[in-house]
Amino acid sequence: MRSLAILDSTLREGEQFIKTFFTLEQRVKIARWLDRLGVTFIELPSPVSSPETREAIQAICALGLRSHVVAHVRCVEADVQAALDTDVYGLNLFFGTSTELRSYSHGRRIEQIVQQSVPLIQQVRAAGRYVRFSAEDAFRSDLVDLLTIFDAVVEAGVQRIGLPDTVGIATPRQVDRLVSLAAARYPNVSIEFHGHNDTGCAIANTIAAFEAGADCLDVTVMGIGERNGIASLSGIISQLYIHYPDLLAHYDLTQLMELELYVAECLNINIPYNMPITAPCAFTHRAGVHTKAVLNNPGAYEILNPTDFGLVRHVDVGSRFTGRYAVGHRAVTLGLQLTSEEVAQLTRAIKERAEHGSLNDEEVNTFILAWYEEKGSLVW
Ligand code: HCA
Ligand code: CU
Repeated sequence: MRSLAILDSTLREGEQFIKTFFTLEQRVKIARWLDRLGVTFIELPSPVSSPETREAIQAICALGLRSHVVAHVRCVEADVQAALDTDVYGLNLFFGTSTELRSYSHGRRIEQIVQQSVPLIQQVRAAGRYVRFSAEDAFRSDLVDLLTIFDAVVEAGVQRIGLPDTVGIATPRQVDRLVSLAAARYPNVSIEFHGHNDTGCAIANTIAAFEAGADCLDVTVMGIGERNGIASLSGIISQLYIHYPDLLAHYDLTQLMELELYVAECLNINIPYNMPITAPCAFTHRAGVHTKAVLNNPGAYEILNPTDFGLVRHVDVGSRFTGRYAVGHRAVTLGLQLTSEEVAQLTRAIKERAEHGSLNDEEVNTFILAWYEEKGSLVW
């Protein structure tokens, strides 16, 4: 079986999201939660970012988590030394390699990037720590430049190379090609992918990277990160759950919902309506055709079993698209015994009422009970 590491970067990339500010206590709590869920790596910012960040790194390292704690560090000697002075398991080094970043960000030529990175990689290895080198903006970088750099850093001893789609420009096909090429050329190092969501392809690209040979996938809770973020933890988990369930065998998936609720609370936002698994409506069914099939067999329209995530499904009855089957089912749960003709009448009545706006569960129940009472008094 292939191995796969999920690297959660909620505490690093996620803090680059405009709405995020985690207190020390929140950082520690989130790290514990990620560990309980079962992610392999927890990425933290560089200790040089701020004194409290350094404190948080040490506090999280001191928890003795099963997840490996790594710091995201520039290829700058002082930054590397500061990270080595903490107890992190490893260093995630990075350097911008595209013309855009070389021109407008750090101004280094390819040879300079190599000259600067190689001794630092050797230093981290000599210190007995895990080291990864990532070519920032890999998907806008010249292929020859990329391979020149990767050849050098692999030779210098990196254990993993990173191919981030920093600006979210790649298509799944491009990801497939570049990751396949890297996997074939560097069979002895791990390959990490980090996909931004500027064009909405982050989850698709991350899964494409996995299928092309990447064995470390970057995610954040709810996909938070710079601009509109990266692949979401729940999106990647949902794909793996369906297509590669063995890779999630050691995960406690029931932690996901509570973790997301907690991070959403820290950010003072709601979990987005379209988030896989954790969206409030992720297991809600509405249209009559769907609800009938789902009530017969949830697998008809559900590829994820909500109970595996500690969640429950919901069958909506209060819309103009509702169907008899779901209405009859709801009547039974309310303790009413209706004939099929009565169910048909009630369905018509709900649909008519819902033309003026959908009803929530409570309103539906009240409506059904009132309808039943009125019908009873008419018959009486
Ligand atoms: C950043 C950029 C980064 C780095 C990813 C990596 C990106 O915020 O520094 O180190 O692999 O998207 O390229 O997040
Ligand atoms: Cu990023």
